[in-house]
Amino acid sequence: MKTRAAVAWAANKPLTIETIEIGGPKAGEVLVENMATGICHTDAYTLSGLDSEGKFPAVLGHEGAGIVREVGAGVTGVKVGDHVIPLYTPECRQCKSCLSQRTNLCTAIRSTQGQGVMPDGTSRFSCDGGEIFHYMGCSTFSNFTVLPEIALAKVREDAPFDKICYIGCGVTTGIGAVVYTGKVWPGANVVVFGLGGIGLNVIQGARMVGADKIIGVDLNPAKVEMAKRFGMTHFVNPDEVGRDKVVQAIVDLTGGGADFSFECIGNVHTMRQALECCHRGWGESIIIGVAPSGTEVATRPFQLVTGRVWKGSAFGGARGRTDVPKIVDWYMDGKISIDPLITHTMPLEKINDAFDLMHEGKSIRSVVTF
Ligand code: NAD
Ligand code: AHE
Ligand code: ZN
Repeated sequence: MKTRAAVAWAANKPLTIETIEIGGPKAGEVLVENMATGICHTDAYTLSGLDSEGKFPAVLGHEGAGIVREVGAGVTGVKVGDHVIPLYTPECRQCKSCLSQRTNLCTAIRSTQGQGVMPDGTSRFSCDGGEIFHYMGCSTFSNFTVLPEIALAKVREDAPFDKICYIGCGVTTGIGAVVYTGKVWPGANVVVFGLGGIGLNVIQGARMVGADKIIGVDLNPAKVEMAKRFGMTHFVNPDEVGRDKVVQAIVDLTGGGADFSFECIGNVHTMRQALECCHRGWGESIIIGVAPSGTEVATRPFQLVTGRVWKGSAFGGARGRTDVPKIVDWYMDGKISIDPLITHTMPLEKINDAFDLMHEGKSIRSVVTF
């Protein structure tokens, strides 16, 4: 069949809207009609050419929500008509990682996912006979997409697609990093570097678990208002305090250092600051931002010897099929807020505007509806 999709033909080129071919679901796979997709900074990162796994031409996008339209042989986890959120971090419940219960990083299909193909090594997308790659196993910048059933979270049917698509990455990544990765405790002092689509969800996660001070760090003062609305208690602008004085400013504000910091930018210099602003003896810094491949983080080992902890978090440490339906419930029950963070909604034809708004610092999340 055919589907409308935004295709990334090459790095750093605008996406173009095409009608492309999509093959039906093979065994263990599911055809999903995607109803909405968010645009995450990681899509922009891959489009920039700095992602070592970035392949072109590809259908990018990994923050979707839609409806199951067809299932392949042997699929038992979902049925036609189910509402689903695609998972770039699947949950097979059978691999060593899933069975360990120590990580959400399911390994069942990770290698083919990184190669832009389905688990059988082929792509379902093509255009004029030429292969088009999948992206992060999701390719949500297409009206129809195919995913393995282990990469779909079944969610309740009364939840609006144009909001819950954001749970497919940003909301879960931010809130999950607080709840699942950090296990932040009530009364903790928390610092959030980067007040974008991820950082603001870290902020609301920190507020949800009862953090005391929630300090935001960003170069863009336009982010302050929304951050305060979501729970930020203090703001540090590196251009105001001096970029080399950010750590000291946070140590002063927290009376010795943060209990937890979260890097939500993807910059190795702010990753170092995020570690070094943590409290001696126990402060924990969690890297969420994706830094360009080839870059490296640095700190004096003494920072670790004296008890600071450096961690990372992918998809907020959430186990997709188990935790994503719960997070949709949190949204529907009013425990978390999503709507104000979706600052722009547009049709697929305008998807390049979403990238421009992100780069100009004018949006938090843009959502494309199909
Ligand atoms: P975004 O563009 O919405 O937000 C980034 C924010 O960082 C902006 O507010 C910007 O003003 C600020 N910023 C940029 N440089 C800064 C600096 N030097 N100092 C202070 N602030 C600075 O991006 P996003 O969608 O929130 O994504 C943030 C990062 O998280 C990206 O690297 C993205 O790839 C990554 N990410 C990781 C995961 C994961 O699972 N680990 C999931 C989603 C996104
Ligand atoms: N291909 C990238 C990896 C980027 C990366 O770290 N991705 C995150 C999710 S970002 C979502 O917006 C992730 O889940 N990482 C774990 C994994 O298995 O990829 C690169 O830089 O090479
Ligand atoms: Zn993302």
